[in-house]
Amino acid sequence: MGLSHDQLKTFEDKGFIVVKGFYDKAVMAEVSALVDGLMGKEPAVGEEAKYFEQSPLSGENLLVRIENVLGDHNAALTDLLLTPKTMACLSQLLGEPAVLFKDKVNFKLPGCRADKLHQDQAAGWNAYCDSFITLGIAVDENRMDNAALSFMNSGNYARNLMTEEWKPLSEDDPPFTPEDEYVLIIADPGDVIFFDAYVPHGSPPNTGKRRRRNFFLTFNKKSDGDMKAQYYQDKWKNYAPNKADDARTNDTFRV
Ligand SMILES: O=C(O)CCC(=O)C(=O)O
Repeated sequence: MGLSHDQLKTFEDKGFIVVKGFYDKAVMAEVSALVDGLMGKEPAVGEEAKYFEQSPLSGENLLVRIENVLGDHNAALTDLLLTPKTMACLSQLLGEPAVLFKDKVNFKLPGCRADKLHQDQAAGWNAYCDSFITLGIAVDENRMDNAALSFMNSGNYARNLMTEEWKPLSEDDPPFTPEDEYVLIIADPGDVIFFDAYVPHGSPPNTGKRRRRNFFLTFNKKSDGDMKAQYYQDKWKNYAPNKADDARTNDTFRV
């Protein structure tokens, strides 16, 4: 049920691996319906955190992501995603048991802005520790027309911060350059990508007609502690969730 020797080696060399069909289709149908349910839910304090932004393409106020979805407040979704298989693979990659650090669903609705080429660690994570692994889970098909992600595929990046915190590595949309160092990740529901916090990746604006929902679950080593409550306490103080009427604009959003 775990990852093979070859998969572990690829992760070490490139900083990520894609595993097709990691979650089965029936599970993903349930996940998709539960995520749809969250869109209309008014979150209780301390539970889901919704972020709305004004689309740079259409000017519409769009739901961009919901954070802090997993936990007792969404037990069914949590059980579907944090399975023994998931946790075993993460332990293999981290070399010890994994603890959830943060989680989110990115909605990437038609009109959503780009996610510029970046390293995740640049989003203020150094304050917590220097080693994280994120599990990206495709809820919808990820294709070129609905802003599929591109990842550096050459392993040619530093395993530390390559920019100042909060700064992207490039202002360009994909194809990132040099082009032969990046790969477009075409994914179907249930396909996953395990990636470290330093591998450069990003996605273009969604100029298509289809939404592209992906989960991003980030884990740290158990020996670094359980930091999720502190992370969200800090984050919401500096960057509070908002409402559609109060959508952030291009100048004021952060990941
Ligand atoms: O959803 C995307 O396309 C970008 C995800 C990502 O890289 C992030 O949120 O840090």
